[in-house]
Amino acid sequence: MKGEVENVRLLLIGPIKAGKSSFLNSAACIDKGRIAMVTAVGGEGESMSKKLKVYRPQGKLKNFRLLDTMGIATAGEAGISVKDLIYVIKGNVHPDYKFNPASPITDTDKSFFKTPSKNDQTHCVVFMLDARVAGEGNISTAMKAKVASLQDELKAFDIPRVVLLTKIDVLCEKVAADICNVYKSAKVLKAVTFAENLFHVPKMNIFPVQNYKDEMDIDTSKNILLLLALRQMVNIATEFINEHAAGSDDQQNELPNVASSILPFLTLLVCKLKSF
Ligand SMILES: Nc1nc2c(ncn2[C@@H]2O[C@H](COP(=O)(O)OP(=O)(O)O)[C@@H](O)[C@H]2O)c(=O)[nH]1
Ligand SMILES: [Mg+2]
Repeated sequence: MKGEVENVRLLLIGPIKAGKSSFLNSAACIDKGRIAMVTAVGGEGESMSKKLKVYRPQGKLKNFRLLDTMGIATAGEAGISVKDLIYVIKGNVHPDYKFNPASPITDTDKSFFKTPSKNDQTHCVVFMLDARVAGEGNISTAMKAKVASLQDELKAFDIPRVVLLTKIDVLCEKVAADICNVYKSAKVLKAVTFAENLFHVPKMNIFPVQNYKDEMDIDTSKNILLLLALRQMVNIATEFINEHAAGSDDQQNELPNVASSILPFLTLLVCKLKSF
């Protein structure tokens, strides 16, 4: 089919150590049904992930791609620039390209696609933030300015946006004791409200999650929160693709039932969810 998009592409953006790489690994844990690591996490100081990492789930989850970028940082040299992020969103950047915050990619670089296909473009931008950082006085003016400048650019593309608040286990002791307390936690609610104001994203698109870190086995309750976030990202990205296809001469995209690749999981887990 002309103009068909094969996979939904979800781009993870956020400060260094927000948990972007851990989220990729968490999706891999769900996909494989066991503890898995597809990208390196942690690292001191500078962002570990200088290249664009594209994760392609092959197991229980399918038909979407997660893109892990270098972290945004306001300390000049250390983070990816807004300019680079926009090129990534438009699909201009080859996955092997190594970001250099001191000088953004240009159209003369050999890793620059001048005419990206619809399959190279981003369909949903996922802002990731450590839930402990989501509070008054914790975000520098420079970081706020960077987020605002990125938001302005994103509005021009009309791309759907989602916020993930990570490390809710470290934020709240009640959640650490039992993740099922997530929706009873005043600290989590406060972080969600803060994120709503910072990113101008409605609450229904803000998801508190706990990533896999050093667990020995997969955990159904953890998976529920991660899957709720993934489901919404995939749904709104699919809507975005279809709206854009509808606006052009192309036929409406018949995505390979992306959302339904996640839905059976949620249905299976619904009993657990009811105990929240
Ligand atoms: N306790 C806890 N630690 C997390 C969570 N997500 C990430 N981390 C830890 O935070 C650190 C930075 O995570 P990483 O995924 O490398 O962040 P990135 O720089 O955004 O890719 C690592 O030590 C992770 O193990 C979470 O939900 N809970
Ligand atoms: Mg990383």
